[in-house]
Amino acid sequence: MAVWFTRSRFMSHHLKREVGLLGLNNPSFWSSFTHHNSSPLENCRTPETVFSIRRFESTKAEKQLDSRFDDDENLILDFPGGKVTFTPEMRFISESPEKRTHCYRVLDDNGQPSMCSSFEQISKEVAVKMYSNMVTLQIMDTIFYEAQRQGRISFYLTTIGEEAINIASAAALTTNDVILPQYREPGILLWRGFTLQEFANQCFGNKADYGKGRQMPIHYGSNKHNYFTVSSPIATQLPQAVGAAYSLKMDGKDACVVTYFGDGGTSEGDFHAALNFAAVMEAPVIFFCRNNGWAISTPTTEQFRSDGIVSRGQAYGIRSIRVDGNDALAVYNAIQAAREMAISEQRPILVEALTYRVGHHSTSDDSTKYRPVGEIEHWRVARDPVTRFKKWVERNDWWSDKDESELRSSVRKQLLHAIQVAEKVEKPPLADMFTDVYDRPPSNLSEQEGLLRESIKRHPQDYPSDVPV
Ligand SMILES: Cc1ncc(C[n+]2csc(CCOP(=O)(O)OP(=O)(O)O)c2C)c(N)n1
Ligand SMILES: [Mg+2]
Repeated sequence: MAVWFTRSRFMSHHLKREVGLLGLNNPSFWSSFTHHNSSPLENCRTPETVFSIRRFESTKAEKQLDSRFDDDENLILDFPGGKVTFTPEMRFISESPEKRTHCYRVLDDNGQPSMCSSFEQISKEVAVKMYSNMVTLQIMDTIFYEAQRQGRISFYLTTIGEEAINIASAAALTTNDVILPQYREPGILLWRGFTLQEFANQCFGNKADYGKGRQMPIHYGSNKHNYFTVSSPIATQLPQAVGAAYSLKMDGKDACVVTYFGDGGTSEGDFHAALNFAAVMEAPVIFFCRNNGWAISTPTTEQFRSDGIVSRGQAYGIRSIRVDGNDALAVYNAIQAAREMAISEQRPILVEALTYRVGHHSTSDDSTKYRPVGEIEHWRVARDPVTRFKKWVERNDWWSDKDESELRSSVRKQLLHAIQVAEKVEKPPLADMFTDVYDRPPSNLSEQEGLLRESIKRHPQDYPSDVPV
């Protein structure tokens, strides 16, 4: 950014001189380049000038660093990236900090807020909705998982163990905040009002699925709820989230982007590109890393050598926090504060939530082949985020056994009904496989469609009978 800014200042002076020669050296001309008002020259802008006028000026962090130094030329190096002090001591920076970054927690394992914990109290209404959504997510996972085992859907992936991350972060945001998920965050959609029927329609890939049955189960998406469709290739959503956040910034929106990803996602180049891009462009985006210990069968010890993910933030110039991902109140408070900073200060924030993937990676995985059952059980029982939050809600006298059994039986009934309905809804027509990408289908795509139709005619027994051809 510093380099760009210095260079742009130079270019701006240069241009001013050139433009001055053309008789346009007049302050009102230049003010039109720094404000968004239209000017008489609006129609003359080249793509480059349009881009440059919408850039946002800021090198706040750098200015802060600079102010720490005095002007003794013998002690400081003033180079294009800022000022740095000299030292006679040859010292390499250690590869790891003396102490690992602490983890912010509000509730202990018994759902008791710690004495000196800093957190904002939430209302009964929000707390009960959070707890109910966490339970709904658990039941949804159980029933869809069973449906997959019965062969009724092709694939499924649970969020077991990560319910607090899903629901508490959703609760701390507004629906104007744009979500770019990985795949283990359906709870945000649930919180925003995506119905159990809509979840079922997607998993069954029927005509009512917004993706027209073209994606595997769990690839949810909703324009209405500002939730980008899940995309399988890991971490691709991260640079896209920065672009989306920069667009919110250009439009002066009172909203941010939140993008979720796993510990495994941080090994992708896209993670690093996104963090740097966001820091430099000062985009209002929250990077929410669910560090659940595993990327399918790869443990975090084989994924990175740093102190988790949180430590990467400072390297890129991004404010960061580590939070207990199984503590709904901590997640809620951290995300609320992160959102406030992202929007009011127009900056990215990195959040690392420590948690554990209690379920298998997906229905295509058996995690007992590569991790001890005792470890899974410890996290499933002793560290369950839903039970911990329930204890706190009960302590406040906001929840009873009766509420619990009514909720569980009602959600179960609604889900079974949603599955029955989704199963009966017609599948999308075959033609839908070839639409929505090109305005006019290219010849190779039309040829493929023709070949497929021919093959179905010749071998109908090899194709699903419930897809209208
Ligand atoms: C680019 C890319 N590489 C590999 C895969 C295969 N894959 C799917 S999920 C996954 C693990 C991701 O782990 P993590 O990001 O920690 O998320 P978690 O499943 O733990 O929530 C991998 C390697 C993929 N989908 N995309
Ligand atoms: Mg993981």
